[in-house]
Amino acid sequence: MDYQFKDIEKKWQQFWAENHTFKADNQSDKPKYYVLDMFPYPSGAGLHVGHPLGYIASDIFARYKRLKGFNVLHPMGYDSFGLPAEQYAIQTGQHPAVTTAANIRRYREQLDNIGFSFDWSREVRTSDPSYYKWTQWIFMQLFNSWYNLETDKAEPVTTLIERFSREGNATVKAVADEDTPIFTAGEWNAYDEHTQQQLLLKYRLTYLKESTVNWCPALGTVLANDEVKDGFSERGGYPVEQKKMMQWSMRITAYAERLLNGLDTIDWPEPLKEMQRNWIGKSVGAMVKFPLAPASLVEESLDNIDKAIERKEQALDNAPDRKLNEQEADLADNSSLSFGEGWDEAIEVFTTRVDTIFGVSFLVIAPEHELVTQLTTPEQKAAIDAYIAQTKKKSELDRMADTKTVSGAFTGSYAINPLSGEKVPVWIADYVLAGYGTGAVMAVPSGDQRDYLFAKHFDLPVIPILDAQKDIDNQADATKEGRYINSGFINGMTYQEAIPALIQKLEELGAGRAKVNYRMRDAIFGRQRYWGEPVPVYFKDGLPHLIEEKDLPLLLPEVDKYLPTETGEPPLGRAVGWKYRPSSEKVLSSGEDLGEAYDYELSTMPGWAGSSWYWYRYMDATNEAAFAGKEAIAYWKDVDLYIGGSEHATGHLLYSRFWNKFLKDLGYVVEEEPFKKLINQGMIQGRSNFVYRVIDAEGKGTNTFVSYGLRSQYQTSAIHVDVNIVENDMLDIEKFRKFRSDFKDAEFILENGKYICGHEVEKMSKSKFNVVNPDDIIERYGADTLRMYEMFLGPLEQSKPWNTNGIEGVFKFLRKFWKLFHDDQFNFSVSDAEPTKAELKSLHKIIQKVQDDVERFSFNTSVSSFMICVNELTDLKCNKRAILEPLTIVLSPYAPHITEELWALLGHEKGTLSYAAYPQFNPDYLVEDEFAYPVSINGKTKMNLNLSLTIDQAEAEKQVLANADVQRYLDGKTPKKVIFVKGRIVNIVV
Ligand code: ANZ
Repeated sequence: MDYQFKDIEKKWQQFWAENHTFKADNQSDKPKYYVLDMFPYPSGAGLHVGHPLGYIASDIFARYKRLKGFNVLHPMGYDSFGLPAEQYAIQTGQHPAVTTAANIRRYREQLDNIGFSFDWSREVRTSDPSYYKWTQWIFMQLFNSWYNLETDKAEPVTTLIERFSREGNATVKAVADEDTPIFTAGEWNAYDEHTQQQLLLKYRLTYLKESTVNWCPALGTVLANDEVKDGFSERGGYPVEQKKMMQWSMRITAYAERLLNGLDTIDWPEPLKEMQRNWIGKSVGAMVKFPLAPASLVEESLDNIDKAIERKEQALDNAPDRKLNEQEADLADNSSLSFGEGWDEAIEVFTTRVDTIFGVSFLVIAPEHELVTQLTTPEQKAAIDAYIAQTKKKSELDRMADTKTVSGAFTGSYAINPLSGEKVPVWIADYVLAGYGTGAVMAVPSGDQRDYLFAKHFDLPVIPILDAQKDIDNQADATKEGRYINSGFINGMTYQEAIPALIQKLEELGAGRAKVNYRMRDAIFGRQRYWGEPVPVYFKDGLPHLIEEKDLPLLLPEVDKYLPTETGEPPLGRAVGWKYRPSSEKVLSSGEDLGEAYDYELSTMPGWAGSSWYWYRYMDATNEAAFAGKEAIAYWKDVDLYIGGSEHATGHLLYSRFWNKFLKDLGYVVEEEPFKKLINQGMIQGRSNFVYRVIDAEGKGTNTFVSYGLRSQYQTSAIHVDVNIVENDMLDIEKFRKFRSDFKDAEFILENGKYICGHEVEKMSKSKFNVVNPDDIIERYGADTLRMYEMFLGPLEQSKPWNTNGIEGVFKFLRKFWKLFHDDQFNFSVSDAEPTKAELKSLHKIIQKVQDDVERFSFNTSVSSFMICVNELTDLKCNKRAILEPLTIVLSPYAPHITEELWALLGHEKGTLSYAAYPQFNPDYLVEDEFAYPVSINGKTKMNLNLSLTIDQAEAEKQVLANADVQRYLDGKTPKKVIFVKGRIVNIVV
């Protein structure tokens, strides 16, 4: 029989499903291997050929590992909460659960068609209550935990309460809100429950906090920083503005250092690690206080200080060794500012260059800084107000991106440089961000480009501070080289000497300290939308409380509309009678007393909640007592290979690492890092086709279309045409007339009787009519061809355009492979004869090559090697079982259906080859036994001659001289000598 891929593929897909061929065991003597794909969001559009690229690669790897004797876990599921289903629900009124289920069915069909070896018994759906029960449970663990900096891990809040009641909080080293007050054990014990709970919220790893958020009015929700691109929502492209709001947050910053260090232990692409490092953004620097005072006091004190400094300097200049008298000493002390009365307020700045502190010529605070109102003098009020209004229009990203425009306003107030004692003006400007560091900077025009531009613009002093900095107007010259000048007691020191000296001095004065700062913020954990996990929290007296664990899952309630309420509450505010009563407050008598019940939290969890732990659920997907059983976790441990898109670099992949570390701290999981090796697959771009509409003299589009090669002779406009009615850039004219109703009478100007379309590589998208559905390719060529072809397109990590030009070649290859097992009448015919050396060589080359390629994740290079191998065997007319059987196994990860069928035809009737053993590579078969000797005459190379590598001088001489070509070169001359160097050369001396 000819190669009937349709029947074969259906047959084996059914076989695998019925026999649960790929069901992995949670106990095995085999070593484990966990291959994970980033699970899809099941969108309404279905899969296009770009989506399965990573899945095919991971499937090849999973199948290969099974052949290599591993117990492989290769699961699949759906990240099924999310905005698109909800947007659709708003438009159509259909419940998102209904559309989600329909989309999942369609995804499953498409996935099944491709022949993946997924263990479907472990499927997860994040929107399923049996799944989100555990997402809610993890949230509860986070709420019940704090981060202990002494043990460097999360611990139960009970241990914190215990310490507070014993020793207060001054001695507790914890990650907590900045504004946490200090209290003693006595005070703690005297606080009422409400106050205690309020204080605990400052420590919990998930907590409620007022914060500035990215609010997207059109989507009705808050977005994470990585969901906002250039001031617009990533999904939908709607404008995003800054707004203050009470929000659930996750204290991911507690894990900043561990998230950073862990990167050195995992095998991920370097650019991806670098993105995470930048996101975390560790800066080593210092916090410095610049004291403030009421204007009057500033003036007065400044006078004093100026005098004091002068006096002290004079005194010291005059006689460096002389002891100061009492009055002088007093003044001198004053000059080193021990923040006396009236001086306790200060602007605190974060700086990575505390060494530049003597170059500070002004301070800049963010327009949102809490001291702005207090610092603004009446004369400056109008200017400050106008500037603040102007800033509100800019997003944080705009503010960071704009490094050229200089703008700002003077508050009218001054602060004091704690080391120089100088008075410096305080400005506001939008280049300082409220959310980073302290929202205030000490500006050093001689060290920092932005500060320099600002100083030039507003005519503020530029103080040079390093002797090595030659050109102060050129900020590229800003340096840590050389020695300090104009810098008080650090004059003459180097950077390395100055830093510790300054920190020590600041500490002595109580004016500063060393500080490590992270750019990363705590992660907002909530959105004001319907289609997400309810947060298992109710409110009592304004404070959040967890519901009881036995009440999980907290089910998503029904609502009449998926829109905010009239009062601006999230959609869950519409749920009728949706309230909570803890069991302790329930009236147990039969007459159910509704009494008092508490409001639930109305926001739902963000998109990243369900995806931050899903790989554990696959380990034990139906466990009802835990998110995954201890034994299952102890066996599978972590993901060995994770394949997915790089767009998740700072979202999903950072949050997952965070939750993993947290679960590890509590002893629920065993590995510090969840994904040992990670590969980002490239994007498959679309290859769009265009037709060229002729434009008439008035500039109007006609109904005539000109072929690509002739288009320059006309005025035309290019129109996207559906790639499915174009083949090899040739338009199917009849189909085109049906493509759009206004094209039904279209006329064509042809070249060589054909209409040729233009083409361009673009993102694959419906609007560009360049989406290729894998189902169509499978219908035409089969899944095995699709799988091999997607790999053949190029290296997995690279982006590349979809283009079907080479697909015929792959299809022909599979037919040729099939033909090796069949005679000319297509009868199955395989011989048991001994293989020849050439056949064995061809086989062992491919055994080794595929093994090397797959282990290096170089899937594309194997495909061409398979082609070479099958061509060689075809030329050798090889139909020997001893060759074809191992070859079938080697090919099976790539083309699982055809190989299963041939495996059965080879006589393995009952089984599947999924668990066969990958053939052993034997290097002996590759040893060359011949060598192409370069033959020279009198040192001039004339030709190459194949000789056996085992022959000696005498035999070599005989064979060389017997060769007709050699004789022709010798032209009747008698050789004096034949020099033979084994494996190298033959030289004939005449
Ligand atoms: C003085 C100075 C002198 C600075 C100098 C730099 C160079 P990274 O490395 O990103 O942490 N800065 C601090 N808080 C800021 C904020 N909220 N908005 C804008 N800029 C802020 O950057 C730390 C440096 O960025 C700090 O060190 C501060 O300027 C500025 F020659 O202080 B620097």
